[in-house]
Amino acid sequence: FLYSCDANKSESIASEDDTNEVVAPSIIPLPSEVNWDNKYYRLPAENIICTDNPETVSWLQKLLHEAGLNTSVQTGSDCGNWNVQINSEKLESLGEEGYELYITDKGVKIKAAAEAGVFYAVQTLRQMFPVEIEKGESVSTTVDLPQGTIQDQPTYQWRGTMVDMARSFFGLDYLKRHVDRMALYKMNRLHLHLTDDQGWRIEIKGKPKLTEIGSKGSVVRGRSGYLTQEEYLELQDYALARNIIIIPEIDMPGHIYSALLSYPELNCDNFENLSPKRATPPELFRNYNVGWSKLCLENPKIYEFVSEVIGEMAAITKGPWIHIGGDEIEDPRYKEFVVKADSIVRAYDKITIGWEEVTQAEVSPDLISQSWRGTVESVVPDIKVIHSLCSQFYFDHGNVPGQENTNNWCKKSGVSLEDAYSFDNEDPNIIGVEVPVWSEFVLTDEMMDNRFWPRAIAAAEIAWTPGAQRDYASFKKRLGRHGDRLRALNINFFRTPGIDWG
Ligand code: TNX
Repeated sequence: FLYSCDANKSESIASEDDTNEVVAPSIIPLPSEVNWDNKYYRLPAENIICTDNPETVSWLQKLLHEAGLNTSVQTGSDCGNWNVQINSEKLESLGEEGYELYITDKGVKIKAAAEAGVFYAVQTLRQMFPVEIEKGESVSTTVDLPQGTIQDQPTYQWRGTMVDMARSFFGLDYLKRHVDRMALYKMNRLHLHLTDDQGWRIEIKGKPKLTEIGSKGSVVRGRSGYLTQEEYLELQDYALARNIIIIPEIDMPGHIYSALLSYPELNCDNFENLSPKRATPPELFRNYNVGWSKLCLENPKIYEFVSEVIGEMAAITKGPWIHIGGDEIEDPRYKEFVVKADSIVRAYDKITIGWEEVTQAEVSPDLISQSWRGTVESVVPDIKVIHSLCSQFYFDHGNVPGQENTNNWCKKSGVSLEDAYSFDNEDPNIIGVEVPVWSEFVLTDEMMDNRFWPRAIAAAEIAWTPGAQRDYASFKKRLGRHGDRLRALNINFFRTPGIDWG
């Protein structure tokens, strides 16, 4: 019989006298359409992957290898127990990231319009494989895949997270692990908040003091440091192989003290009028205040700096976007700055993203606004919006009321798992969601894990699964069944009360 996957209704799809009970897998994000049959397909020790696009099956090979299974790849269609078919014309309706998955007693078939779709089919399969494969080395396992069919594609193109690396630094190794975790939940955009008052975290070869001086700071007890351009490139390649595009943010014209300190000429008055007043000679800023520093907007020289920095960032950034920040600053020349910075980004053939404040200015119509308070009405009609509303998606806020080292300015009780899951909208200008973790109080890898996980998994489902299929009770149940996998992956996730983590 056919079982329609509706995890709120039932966990088991077997009749009572069935000894080998088939359990509906807990896929997150829930696929847009899924039907399970009441049987398993057991993977053989020797697997043949049959495809006309052998360059797209390395992730599948890796998965099978991790489960201790042998694979060989053959060119053709229907010549093995695995068939991977890419057809950009016939399967166009699946979009770049969609896929179809058929599991029968003959084997597994994956269909997609593009390589990203195959990648996501493999992520879905991964969640059906035993958790032992997450330990990192090849283990010998028995893999029983539930038979059935899945048709799946994302609701939103933008399924992102943001790591604040400026208040406390997070290095290449952590970011790679973070990318792996995002990919497992089909997230595809990683925004790096690379600069702020406390630290400058990316090498700019034409402005070496940014890292010689500006990278040395952090909040009290935070970590300093920066990514070299080589590391930044390595991270992008690593992410791109997992269908994740990196978005660099150079926050301007405010949140810029680490640059002012490195190049004092960017500051209007040699630090005299800064509030809170800095020491003279100026020191690193290790505190938490926001909205007090800015580039000297009346000095045209700052645009040489802006252009040099954006130019270098554009040259080393593989994705189409550069984020210019633009938050939390008041200045009569603010709008003029935004328009100029936007046009500099465009001159380097990139698309500008800015925090919602930038839409007070006459920006280019393809600029993307990142909404965090949801209070700014854009002066340019139909600007595209990424949703990062603080009351639902600011994961530096507590998982529960009273959690230590959280900054609950937007919502006193913190941002619960259910808050993160409650997003819904019908605004056609919204292209997706992104969940930021600001690092004023998030100083270590363990703390960063605790803030992202599991709430980022809720955001991943929000961004992928159609609204009509989403259900918090179903989500909680499926999430609990991911406890083993999250533990095997060594993620220091917050054990949300009310979830049965196994
Ligand atoms: C607001 S959100 C900020 C950040 C802080 C954050 C703390 C935004 C665009 N600016 O500078 O780190 O609140 O939650």
